[in-house]
Amino acid sequence: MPATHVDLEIASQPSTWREAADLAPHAAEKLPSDGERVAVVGCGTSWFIAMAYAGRREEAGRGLTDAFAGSEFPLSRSYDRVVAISRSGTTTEIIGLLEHLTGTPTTLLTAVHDSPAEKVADQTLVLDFADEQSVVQTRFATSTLALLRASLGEDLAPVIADAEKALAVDVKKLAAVDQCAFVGRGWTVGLACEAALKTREAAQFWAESYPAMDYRHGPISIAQPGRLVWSLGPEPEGLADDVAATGAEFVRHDLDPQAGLVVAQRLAVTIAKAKGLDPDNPRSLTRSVILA
Ligand code: F1P
Repeated sequence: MPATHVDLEIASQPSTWREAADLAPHAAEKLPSDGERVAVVGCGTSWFIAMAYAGRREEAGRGLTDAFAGSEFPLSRSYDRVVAISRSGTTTEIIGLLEHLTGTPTTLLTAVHDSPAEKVADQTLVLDFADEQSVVQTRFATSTLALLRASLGEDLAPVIADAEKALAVDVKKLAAVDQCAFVGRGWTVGLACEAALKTREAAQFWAESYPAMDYRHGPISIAQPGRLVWSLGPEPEGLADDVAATGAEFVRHDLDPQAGLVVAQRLAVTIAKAKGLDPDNPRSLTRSVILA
């Protein structure tokens, strides 16, 4: 199968992450400042990126940060700022929430100018250079995370170098399995959720995701030969051995976890193509979900 949009979008991530990191100093006023109590919201992929950023910001000691699916924001709580992530800026739950949050400063991170969500957000940051033609999100999501990590003062250069390495990892052998559980800890739980969503969306592949410490509280019963347990980030002590004892393969790449997600994106596309599916256009999915 020739290169699809998502192939090209995955391959462009080192360059869009660089552009996103360069944007950080100019975006500071619109993004959370230290100590602010922040909620980050999104749907689907955008929610999982919200989770990753929330974990990263709290781990960096920059302030309380919660993440919610757009539909599940607890309206009884008060935050100093709400950050909404939506590639399209047309997702129903995000527009509804931004409309509702009149007393709370809101910032929208999006790929598109002049969207309906922008009209109801206080501040907007447009990462138009990372927009995508594939329905399946890859580089918008990861570039948004690159911007947010850079805004926490992180140096993205080693992460970008790891993304280049991730593009060269051989995923053919991994694609021969019939199931995968992605696991992570702290901020990488969101990345594990996103890796699993990617393989489900693009390839109709059976993938699950868990906090790595929770994997042995039940999900391990699924592990057997021909299946993977894939850790985004360092795994808890003993997990690799416990997985090996089931006959499943334990996988971890020696990369920044955000670059590890790039390997999972490539796995999703590889499995989709092997099944004769179009990874740009998953069944039952559209670029954004607009509900009646
Ligand atoms: C959110 C989303 C994506 C999903 C698909 C449909 O869109 O649910 O996560 O992969 O593209 O839309 P958005 O709010 O980020 O535009």
